[in-house]
Order: sequence, then structure tokens, then C-alpha cells
Amino acid sequence: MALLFYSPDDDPERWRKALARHLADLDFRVWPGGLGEAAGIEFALVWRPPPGMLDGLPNLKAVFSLGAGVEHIADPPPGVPVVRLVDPVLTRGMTEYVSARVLHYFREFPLYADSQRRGEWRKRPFRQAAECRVGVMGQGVLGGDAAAALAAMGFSVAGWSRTQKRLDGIEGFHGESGLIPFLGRTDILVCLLPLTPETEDIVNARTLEALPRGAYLINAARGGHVDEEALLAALESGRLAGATLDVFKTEPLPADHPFWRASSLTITPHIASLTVPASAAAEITANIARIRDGREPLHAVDPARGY
Ligand code: NDP
Ligand code: OXD
Repeated sequence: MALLFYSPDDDPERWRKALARHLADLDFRVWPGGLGEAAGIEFALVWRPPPGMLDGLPNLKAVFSLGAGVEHIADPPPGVPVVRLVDPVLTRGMTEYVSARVLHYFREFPLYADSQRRGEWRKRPFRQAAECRVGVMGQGVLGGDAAAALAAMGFSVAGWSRTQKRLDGIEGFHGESGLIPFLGRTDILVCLLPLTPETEDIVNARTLEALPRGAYLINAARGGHVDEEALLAALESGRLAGATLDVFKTEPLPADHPFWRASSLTITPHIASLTVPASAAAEITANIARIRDGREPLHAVDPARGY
């Protein structure tokens, strides 16, 4: 069974070994040098494939994303399912990242760091988690898990999704009409949406204005979700007290980007969560087995929705 692999960010050998543990007949081909006979290729496993890479593969049965996001697969061959990665290790990593940043803001570490810089011993009033309203945009695999973990810690959690959800302990908002009321009750906004035409620049001047003054933003989804100028203006004006960004419109973030100089901004280099071959290979190969059995893959992208 031939699988075509491409990722500018990963070591193909690690993936070959991880996949081979589950696929005895694996014929692992690395694009472009190892393409070989195109007709033999049944599956592709990719991260940011270059334009046209997936063309001319007549027997391709599915394109697997090396991540949960799929917007990086810009031109999938028509009729071939694109499958996003759903993996417990990836989910746990994201929930850890989001929880760490929510706790950081809720327990006012940025304000204690300011006090420390001034050599000031100042206790701030103690607050309970229930007094802090966290809002998670995206209630899918990652957003749903993060929201549940935060609710279990006692935060007052709401979720915003495209369709209506009734999740235990989470106040549900959905659709365009639910967005502004959701933002209005949110002290810490977490973005875990997929990047689609509907969600591009969703964190913009209008939506930032709908947050309570002094709110925080955590964007661990995609840089394309944030209008960068609007974010800088909101930090400058104090509308936002701080923000954590793991993802950027251009990655790596260019050295001269103003984000590097914004003092209330925390930047991480797209590490909120990571795909670990040993774990992800089990999920991907189980899905390959389904397809080879003539069944539909799990977690296939709906081309009309774009996620
Ligand atoms: P899912 O597809 O499981 O969930 C997507 C959620 O977003 C769903 O709840 C969906 O609503 C909601 N949504 C989509 N479009 C809209 C819209 N127009 N309005 C309101 N809600 C919308 O995705 P995952 O949770 O698996 O992943 C989310 C994203 O996280 C990925 O696409 C990727 O970009 C990012 N990511 C970032 C990583 C990092 O390291 N920084 C690592 C992994 C992922 P509904 O439930 O109604 O369909
Ligand atoms: C993903 C990512 O989409 O790592 O999984 O960003």
C-alpha cells in the first residue's frame, strides 16, 4: 500500500517508522524525490502541500492532514476526502496550553510581574474561578475538551459554535446572532475555531469592542482569525488587558513585526499542541483500515463547510 508523505516541518523517517508499526505492507514515499509510480499511491499524509502536489494521482483514496486544521491543504483533488487529525495526545496538549494561559490571567500573574518589577509587595483581592467567565470559540474536538476542563476547574464557561450545542456545565451560544452576547459575558476569550471564509478575521474591531473592558484573548487556532491591527489597537487602548498568540498570519512571525514589541502580548511559536507520530499513526492507520474495508473515513472534512 503506497502512501505519499510531505511535510516541511517533520522528519519523514519518524513517520515511516511510526506508520510501519501498524501497516505491514507500507510503501512509504516522500514527495517529491520518492514519488515513484503515481498510479500506485492510495493515500497522502501532508502538511502544507505545495500547489499541484496532489494532482495526477489517479487512485488516491484520501488525503490525511498531519494536523487538526485542514486549511493548509489548499487544492485537494475533487472527490477525494480530506481527513483531519483527531488524536488524544493532540487534544490533551491543547487543553494544557489553554488551561495554563487561562490560569495565568485569572490568577493575575501579569499584574504580580508588574508589582515585582516595581519592587512592590502587594496582595490583590482573592477571586474564585466561578467569578471568571471564559468563552471558548469553537466547541469541536479541541474547544469542547478545553471548555470541559475549564468548567471542571470551576470557571464559568461558555462556548460558541456554528450549530447549537447542549454540553454539561457549558453555557451554549451559536451562530452569528449568538456571537455578541457570548462576547459580552467573556472575560477570557479562547479561539479554537477552524480557519474558513466565515471565521477569517473573526477577532476584529467589532468583536473586540463587544468584550468587557480589560478582557484577555488566547488564540491557539490560526493567525488568520485575528485582525492584527485591531488587536494592537485594543491592547494599546486597554480594551484588552493582554493576549496570548500561538499562531500568526505569517509563520515564523517576521522579526520586524510589531507583535514582538507589544508588552502585554505573549507569543509562542505554534506549539500550543503538536502531532506526535507514535500516537497519531495509530489514528491514521485505523482510518486507512476503514477505507480499505470500504467504509467512510472518520473525521472527513465537509467541503461545503470547509472543516
Ligand atoms: P473541530 O472541527 O472539531 O471543531 C470546530 C468547531 O468550530 C466546531 O464547534 C464548529 O461548530 C465551530 N465552528 C466552525 N465554523 C464556525 C463558525 N462559522 N461559527 C461558529 N463556530 C464555528 O476542530 P478542532 O477542535 O479539531 O480544531 C480546531 C482548530 O484548532 C483547527 O482547525 C486548527 O486550526 C487549530 N489547531 C491549532 C493547533 C496549534 O498548535 N496551535 C493544534 C491543533 C489545532 P459546530 O460544532 O457547530 O460544527
Ligand atoms: C494543527 C496544528 O492543525 O498543529 O494540528 O496547527
